[in-house]
Amino acid sequence: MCRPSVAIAVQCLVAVFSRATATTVKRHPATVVMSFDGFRPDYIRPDLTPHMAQFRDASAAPPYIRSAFPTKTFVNHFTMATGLNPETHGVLDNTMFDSHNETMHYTYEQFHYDETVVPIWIQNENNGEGRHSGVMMWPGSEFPYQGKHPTYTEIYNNSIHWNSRIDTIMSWIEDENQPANLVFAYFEEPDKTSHRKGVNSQEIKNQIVRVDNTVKYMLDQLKYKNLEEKINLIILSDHGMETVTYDKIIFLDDYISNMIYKSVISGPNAFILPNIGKFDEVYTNLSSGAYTSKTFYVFKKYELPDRWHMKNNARLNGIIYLLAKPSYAFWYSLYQTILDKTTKEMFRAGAHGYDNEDPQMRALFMVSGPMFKKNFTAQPFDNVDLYPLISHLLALDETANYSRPVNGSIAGVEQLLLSSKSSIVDTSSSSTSSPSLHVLASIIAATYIQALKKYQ
Ligand SMILES: *[C@@H]1O[C@H](CO)[C@@H](O)[C@H](O)[C@H]1NC(C)=O
Ligand SMILES: *[C@@H]1O[C@H](CO)[C@@H](O)[C@H](O)[C@H]1NC(C)=O
Ligand SMILES: *[C@@H]1O[C@H](CO)[C@@H](O)[C@H](O)[C@H]1NC(C)=O
Ligand SMILES: *[C@@H]1O[C@H](CO)[C@@H](O)[C@H](O)[C@H]1NC(C)=O
Ligand SMILES: *[C@@H]1O[C@H](CO)[C@@H](O)[C@H](O)[C@H]1NC(C)=O
Ligand SMILES: CC(=O)N[C@H]1CO[C@H](CO)[C@@H](O)[C@@H]1O
Ligand SMILES: [Zn+2]
Repeated sequence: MCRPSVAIAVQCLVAVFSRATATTVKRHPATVVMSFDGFRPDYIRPDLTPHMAQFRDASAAPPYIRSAFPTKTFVNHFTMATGLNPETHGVLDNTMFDSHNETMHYTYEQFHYDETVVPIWIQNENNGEGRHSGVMMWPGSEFPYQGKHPTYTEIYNNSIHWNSRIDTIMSWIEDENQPANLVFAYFEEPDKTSHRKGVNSQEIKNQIVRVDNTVKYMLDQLKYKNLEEKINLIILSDHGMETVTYDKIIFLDDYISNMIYKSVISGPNAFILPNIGKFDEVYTNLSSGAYTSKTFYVFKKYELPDRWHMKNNARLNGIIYLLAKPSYAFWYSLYQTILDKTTKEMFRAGAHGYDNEDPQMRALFMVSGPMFKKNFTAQPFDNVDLYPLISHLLALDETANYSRPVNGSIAGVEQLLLSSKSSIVDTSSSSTSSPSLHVLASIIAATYIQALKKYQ
C-alpha cells in the first residue's frame, strides 16, 4: 500500500513505474486456486480451523459466494473454470444422460457440450508470453479442449497425499524454464466424508481439521520460499452441504412405475426420461406426487427458473427435472450403501445439489496476495465471476482465439482488489508494449499529488 511519507511516495513512484514497464509475464503475480470440495463457510471457527480463520482475517473475503445451480461438484468447478453458466457449458450434473440416453459420469463427452468452451487454464496459455498453467485434479482438467492440455496436469487420484500435491504445485510454480503463472488444485474433502456421514459427524470434523492443516502447509511453503508477496492465493469451495435423514428420503416408486422411464438420480437432483409416448403420464403422476408430498419440485424444461441459467440446454430435451426440497433427497444406490452399514434411525447422509439460494449450499471464498485488500469483508458474489477475476489478475485477453464472451463479470469481484480495475495500470497492454509516456506521467503526477496531500 502507498502510505503518505516522502520516502514512501518515491517508493510508490518506483513501484508504479516498474509495474507499468514490466515486460514479461514472470513479473505478473502468479495465481493459485485451491478448492476444498463441499467446504461450508461456517466450518471456519478459530478453535477448529485456526489457520483458515487467521487467513480469512488477513484476506479479502465475502461471508460466502453463490454457487451455480445445481449445486454439484462438476457443475461448479466447470462454471468457475469457464466463466460460463451451466446451460452454456453444458455440465448440468456430476452424472447425467449422454447423447445416447445412457448414464455418463466424468467423460470427455460430458465436458464437451460445445467445442468453443475453453477453460481458463487453456485460455491462459493461449495468451502466450510465457504463460503456463498447472492443473491438479480439478474436475474436467484431464480432457483436452480444442485439442490442448495445460503444461502441467495431474489426474484425479485420491491416494496422493495432500501435502505432496502442494509440493508438486510448488514445483510447477518454481520451474526454471516453464514456471506456472496459474494453478488450479482440487481437494476432495470434506465432501467425500460428509456424503457418508452427514454434516455434524466426528469424521467430518477430522476432515475439516485436515483441510486447515493443508492450508497451513501451503502458507508455510509460501513463507519459506518467500513467495507471499508474489502469489495471489484463492481458497474456495464449490458448494455447501446438508444432512439427510432416512425419513426425508423420497421413493419415486410411490408415484410412478419404474418400468416406464429411465432416470439419473444423485441425491436431491433427478433427470427423468419417460419412455416414448409416456411423457405426459409420468409428468402428471410426478406432479401430483409433488403436490401431495410437498417434498420435491417437478419441472418441464421450459418451466425451470431463469435464475438457474440451466434451461436453455439441449441436454434437457425430453427430460422431466426433479429437485428435492431442502434436507430431502431421492433414493439411489449410495443410500443403500450407507444403510447397509447402519440403521434407519442412525442413517445420516450429506447431500448437495439444492437450490443455489439455499443458505446451506453457500460456498467458501477468500483471497490473499499482492493485488488484494487485506482484512476486508466483501459482498457475496457469484462463482461464475472467478473467471473474469483471474483473467484480470493475469492480464488475459479473454476473447483470444475466438473464444466467446463469458457470463461472469468483473463487477462482482472488483471490490476485492486493492486498486479498482479501471485505475490499475493496463497490464494487458504493458505486457506487450511500453505504456505511452503521457499515461505514465499522469499516473506519477496523480500518485505524487495524492501522497503530498496526505503528507501535509
Ligand atoms: C433419447 O430420448 C429422447 C426423448 O425420449 C428421444 O427423443 C431421443 O431420440 C433419444 N435418443 C436416442 C439416441 O435414443
Ligand atoms: C494413485 O496414487 C497411488 C499413490 O501414489 C499410486 O500407487 C497409484 O498407482 C495411483 N493410481 C493411479 C490410477 O494412478
Ligand atoms: C399414474 O397414476 C395412475 C393412477 O394412480 C396409475 O394407474 C398409473 O399406472 C401411473 N402411471 C405411471 C407411469 O406410473
Ligand atoms: C481486522 O480488522 C478488524 C476491524 O475492522 C480488527 O478488529 C482486526 O484486528 C483486524 N485483523 C487483522 C488480522 O488485522
Ligand atoms: C452466456 O454467455 C454465452 C456465451 O457468450 C451467451 O451465448 C449467453 O447468452 C450468455 N448467457 C446469459 C444469460 O447472458
Ligand atoms: C493455438 C492458438 O491459436 N493460439 C493463439 C491464441 O492467440 C494468441 C494471441 O492472442 C496467439 O499468440 C496464439 O498463437
Ligand atoms: Zn463438490
